Amino acid sequence: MTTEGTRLNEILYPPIDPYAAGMLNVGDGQEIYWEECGDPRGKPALFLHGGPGGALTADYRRYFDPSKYRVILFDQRQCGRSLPHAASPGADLSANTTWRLVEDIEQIRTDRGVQRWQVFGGSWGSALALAYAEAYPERVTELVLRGIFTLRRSELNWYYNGGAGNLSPLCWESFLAPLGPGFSGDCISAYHELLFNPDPAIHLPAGKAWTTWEAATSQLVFSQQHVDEFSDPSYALAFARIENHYFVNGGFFREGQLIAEADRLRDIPGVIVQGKYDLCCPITTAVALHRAWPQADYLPVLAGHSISEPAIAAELVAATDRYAE
Ligand code: STX
Repeated sequence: MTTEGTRLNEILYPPIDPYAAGMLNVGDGQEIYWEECGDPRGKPALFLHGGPGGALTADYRRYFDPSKYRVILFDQRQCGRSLPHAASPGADLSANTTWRLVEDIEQIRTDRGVQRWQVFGGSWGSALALAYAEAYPERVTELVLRGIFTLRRSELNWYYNGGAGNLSPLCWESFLAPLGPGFSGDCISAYHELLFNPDPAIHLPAGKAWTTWEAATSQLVFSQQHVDEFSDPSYALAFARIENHYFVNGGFFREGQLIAEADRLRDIPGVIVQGKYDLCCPITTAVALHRAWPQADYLPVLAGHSISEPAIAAELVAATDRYAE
């Protein structure tokens, strides 16, 4: 194991298996994979993964004390074990929107018999957590957020149209490669054509290049192992297609919506854990969110973007431990 991996292992709770799991039919022909772990009589918490399209990993269960929490995790529409999968031939993403995910969360909550829960999410998971909490503030006991992402045009342009490329020029060249030599224009819409092209010789390399850009730039210290973890062609294609679909649609938000409506969070305690050198979701968004939601604790740390960076993981676990009491 790498040094970082050893440190992470010491910060997180031990690996556990779910005590219950299943598929929930949420309508629109969508089946959502969910799982529960920890103590079935513990404090309810909902884990929201990133992307959108990022799917669950087993380590996501380890950010909560399993003797105190009842943790519910799910694969969002069309990724991970949820069906139909976005990498399948002829995939149709038209029923995949932020507001349908918010309603999926409500369906999972009622199906599992939960009244109120802690909502935990980073990156896209922070955007979805904010969208959910602003829609259903009375359902949320606390928000534990990291690497704040609100899908404003400035954030998308920074990461997918060249800003961040200045800080990681070789990775950026690899991201641009599928667009052809001398490309200039909007990378998000150009990638849309490639990712949804029916020819696997076009959509597979595009999916891999898109997803590699994210995995390669999400940690302060580049890690080939981290890149390899996200390189499965079907995973990478689903991740890229779902993200791209959300980004061409502005996240299904009015521009600036999540921060503009943050006054709805005024009665919800929470933390904003933010890597100071987050390339993917620059700290300026976390600062803007904190101004709009001053009740939260703002916790900048020496790290990049990833949930698995030790400085970030340590603050997240400290927060869930604090809220467990
Ligand atoms: N996407 C940010 C996000 O949620 C803009 C994310 N970035 N990388 C990931 O998720 C993986 C770790 C799942 C690759």
